[in-house]
Amino acid sequence: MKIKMIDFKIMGDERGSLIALEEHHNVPFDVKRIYYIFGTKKDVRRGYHAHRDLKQLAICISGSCKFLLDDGKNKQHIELNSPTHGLLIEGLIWREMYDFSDNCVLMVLADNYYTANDYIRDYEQFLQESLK
Ligand code: T46
Repeated sequence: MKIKMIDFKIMGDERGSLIALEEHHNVPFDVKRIYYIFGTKKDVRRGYHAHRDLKQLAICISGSCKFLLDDGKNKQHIELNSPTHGLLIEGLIWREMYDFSDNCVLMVLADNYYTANDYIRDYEQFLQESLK
């Protein structure tokens, strides 16, 4: 499955901590878009789609949430609970996000602009395309 955890270097001192994200250094793509998900309701589940051609790096900069990742053959559950690491998702991977904590802020960097056509929102369609 085309996913990877990336650990970020923490620049910290007695005042607190700082992490810098830089394209082609610790973010392995051109960053065209950044969005963040917050204020999620308890028991909400989001996602339910795959992308045809998009690289994304998801970082839980506050609180925690879980990802279900599915490449059509294998499924994996990953918890994001620290601003010090990010989940890189590439390729055709179905994703669902769940178990958002009250204070969760999930920030996502993407290598392209928002395009509705890049989404596969039907699971059967996803399975067909993932088998090609
Ligand atoms: C993903 C997971 C991790 C935009 O207009 N621009 C944007 O850049 C995005 C991301 C969304 N939207 C619109 C489309 C919908 O009307 O915002 C609304 C909510 O988006 P969506 O239902 O796709 O949100 P999630 O949480 O299900 O999925 C999002 C991303 O869309 C997706 O790329 O991988 O987070």
